[in-house]
Amino acid sequence: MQIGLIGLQNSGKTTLFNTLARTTIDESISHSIGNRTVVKIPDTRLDNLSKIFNPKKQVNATLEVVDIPGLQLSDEGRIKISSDFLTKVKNSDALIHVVRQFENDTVPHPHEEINPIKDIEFLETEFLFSDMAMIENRIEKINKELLKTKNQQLERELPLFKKLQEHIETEKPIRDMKLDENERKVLAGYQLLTLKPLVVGINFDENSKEKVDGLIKAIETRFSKNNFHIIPFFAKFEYELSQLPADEAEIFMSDFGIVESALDRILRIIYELLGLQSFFTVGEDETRAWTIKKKFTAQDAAGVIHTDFFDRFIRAETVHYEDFIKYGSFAKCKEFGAWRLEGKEYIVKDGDILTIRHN
Ligand SMILES: Nc1nc2c(ncn2[C@@H]2O[C@H](COP(=O)(O)OP(=O)(O)OP(=O)(O)O)[C@@H](O)[C@H]2O)c(=O)[nH]1
Ligand SMILES: [Mg+2]
Repeated sequence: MQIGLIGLQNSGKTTLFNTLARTTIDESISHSIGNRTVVKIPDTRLDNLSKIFNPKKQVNATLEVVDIPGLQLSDEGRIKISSDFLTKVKNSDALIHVVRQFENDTVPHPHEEINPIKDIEFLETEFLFSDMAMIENRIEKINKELLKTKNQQLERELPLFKKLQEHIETEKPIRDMKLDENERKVLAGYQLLTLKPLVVGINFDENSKEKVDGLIKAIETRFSKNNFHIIPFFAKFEYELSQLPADEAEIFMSDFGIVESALDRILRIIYELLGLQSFFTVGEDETRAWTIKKKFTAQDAAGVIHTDFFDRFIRAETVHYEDFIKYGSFAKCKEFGAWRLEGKEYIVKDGDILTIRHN
């Protein structure tokens, strides 16, 4: 799963990216290559399991984050959307729009004004225009092709794009639409900017902490129909914290009144937005969190561990994390009926500990 950081120039994307990259992942997995990094999803449940099993290694669930260069303005004050930008967005499963609130006279703002509401609106509108144009082009092209030859695939695509057009002409993003699995598959091939799940991250400076609640409320009211999540954070401050030893950083954080880092909050919300959840595998060698979609069956989950496990699946020994913590061991879980053998149709729950039996 890939998350793209987008926004106007100088909004703090790279600062946020560097903070995320600092808090990465076990060194055995390569990461932070150029503008990409693999970040681990913090999970106290997994930490607790590691305390019990004391494994050689712990492997958290991960997401890949991509820092995308800032959008420049043209002479007419419109956004220049490059094909490189479109490709990066197309490959992202969700977007974080980093919006500047921080004041810093030495860092120019493309609009020469610090105004988060205006910036959000501006980008939303530009993205809507880009999508409208793309959809219109596609419809025109399909119609032209269909005049020349019969093509079943295009005949199926046409009503979908007409549906998108009707929706987007009401100036609402495509991510608002109810689309089925098949339709999403078709659209994955196109560069629709308003299709992606969106988190709007407001980058505050540490001196304007008392403005946070008021501004977030104002944004929520203003954009209540736009269907995105809003998260405040302090990119530079949190970056500086990430340079400190963990215990010192914690003291600064609690003095400042941050209970959870931006990273943790953003990742948790993204995980949720993408309909993701985790199951665990445990043992002396490793404790590990695996990422699955909601509604995945035990057989699907087995396939995430190893493709072979999907075909050779027999049963999944299943204990929920909460039960395991309550009873303390698999033996005790068995004794109290919290240990189950599930078949391939079983819908895995967030926090299940699975041992896959296979042949
Ligand atoms: N004072 C202050 N400066 C910040 C903050 N966040 C970022 N900056 C500074 O603003 C400048 C731009 O930040 P970047 O993180 O590079 O911004 P960006 O969005 O990656 O910029 P582009 O990639 O050019 O679009 C840097 O000099 C940062 O140090 C902040 O919260 N407070
Ligand atoms: Mg940058």
